[in-house]
Parts: sequence; structure tokens; C-alpha cells
Amino acid sequence: MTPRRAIPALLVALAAALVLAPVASAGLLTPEHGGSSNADDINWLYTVTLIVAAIVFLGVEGVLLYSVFKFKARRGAVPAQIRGNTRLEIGWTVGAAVILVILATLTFIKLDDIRNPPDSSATGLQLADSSRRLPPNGKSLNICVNGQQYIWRYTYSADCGDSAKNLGAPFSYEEMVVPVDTTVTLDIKAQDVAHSWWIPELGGKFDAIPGYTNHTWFKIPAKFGAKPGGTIFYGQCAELCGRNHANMIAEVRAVSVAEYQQWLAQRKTDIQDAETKGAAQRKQLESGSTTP
Ligand SMILES: [Cu+2]
Repeated sequence: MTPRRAIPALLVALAAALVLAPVASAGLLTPEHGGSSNADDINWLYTVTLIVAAIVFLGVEGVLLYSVFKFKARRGAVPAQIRGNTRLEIGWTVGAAVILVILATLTFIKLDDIRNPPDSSATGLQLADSSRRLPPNGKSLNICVNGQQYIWRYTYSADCGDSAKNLGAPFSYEEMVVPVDTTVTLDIKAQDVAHSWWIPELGGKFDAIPGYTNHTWFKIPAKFGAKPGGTIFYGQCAELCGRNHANMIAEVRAVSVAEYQQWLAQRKTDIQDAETKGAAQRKQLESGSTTP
């Protein structure tokens, strides 16, 4: 390909990459949402800001293009000067300030809902202690999230700081199972290096940093738990944490409250069985016996 042809081709490829980049990781133009009210609020704020920015962009570009073509002058001609037009200058200063105040006000109103977890519904579960930010009625379910190179571990425990309580608590890797209609609070930690917990449809990214506990929450509407097996929300570690970072995926499976309780009980039994079998095997090996 000649350089003359290569340049337009490269420009088209660049434009396509820029247009398609958000599609790869989020919604078409706005953040993914629909799984939790905090994600919906983030999406709403983003959309409002995008619309205002688009109006400002089109307005400024429109005036610019209009001026360029309308007042096109020959070389050496002096265009009309608008410097010193007090009314115009006050107009665009006040206009910009008003836009800023409106966007800031909307953001602060929505931030409260994004940051503070809402109540669990009447049918939701209560399995958390009071060490973190809780919904107004204090009813929520807590799960400990631990980022490890290269997998997420979830411990289903009300108190993530108390290792004694955590010892017998059920756990799972990669897939977190949660009940719908329940405010789920997460204590997010990392075991080795910095990771980032991110399920796009359930809200923003939260850093998992060694030696520090981060908190977030989500509440999945009842409709997602209606079908057997529930609904799966997919995510990916969002912090470059090493060579297998790309494989550090995460899933949140939302099921009905009854299905969750059943799953949790089964999980407990399975872990206990595995531990008992492991202990028996170890004893056998240590005693030097080869018979099963
Ligand atoms: Cu990572």
C-alpha cells in the first residue's frame, strides 16, 4: 500500500478503534447497568453529563463552522473583532457557570444514593454485622472478597476481620452466589498485589489493596432470581496485577433467597466432607499405611 493510501486507511482504523473501544468494555456509549440501583444511578449521571456535553460541543462547533464559512475573507482582510463585547463575555461566563452548578447539584444528589446502601427488601436476608456502612434498617448480607493472583475468593461471613469466625465459613472461588432483593455489602481485600473488583452491571470498580479493606454494595432486583439457576453477571479484575491478569475473571450469580440458602447449606456440607476426607488421607499417609 502506498503511503498516500495508507494514511486514510490508518485514520479510518483509528476512528473505528476510538468508536468501538467503549463497546468492548461497557455499554455502547454509557456504563453498563441494570443489575443494581447504584449502577443505574452512575449510568443516569453519565448520560445527563454526556447529553449536556454533546449540546455544548455541537453549539460551539456549529458557531465555529458557521463563522468560518460565513465570514470567509480573502488573504489580508481583517475579520470582524468581537473582543471587548461585555455582554457576550458575561453571557458565556454565566452560561458555563450555570451548567457547572446544575451538573454539580445533580451529582451531589445522586452521590448519596450511589454511596449509601438502601434497605434490603422485606424478603431479603440478614447476615451482616455492624462494622461497615449499613442500610437504614441495618438489614444486609456481607461477603468477604479477597483478590489473589489470579482468582477471586469469596468467604460468606458477616465479619471479615475476625479469622476465628471465618474459619468455618463457606467459601467459593471465581463465582459469587448472592440472593436477590438483598442489600449485599462487600469487604474487599487483596492477598498479594493490588487488584480491582469490577462487575460492570452492578456498579463501579473498587480497588483491592493489601492491608486495606474497601467497601461497596449492590442490590439485585427480584426478577433476576426468578429463573432456576439465577442470572449471572460477568466481570474482570480491572487492575493490571501480573501476567495472568486477563484470566482473573469474576461472576456474580443472583438467585432467589430460598435457592441461596440451599446453596449455602450444600456448600457448607461439601467443604466439611472434603475436609474430613483430607484429614483421613493425611492420617493414612503419616501412619505409612498404603491400604485405603
Ligand atoms: Cu488483575
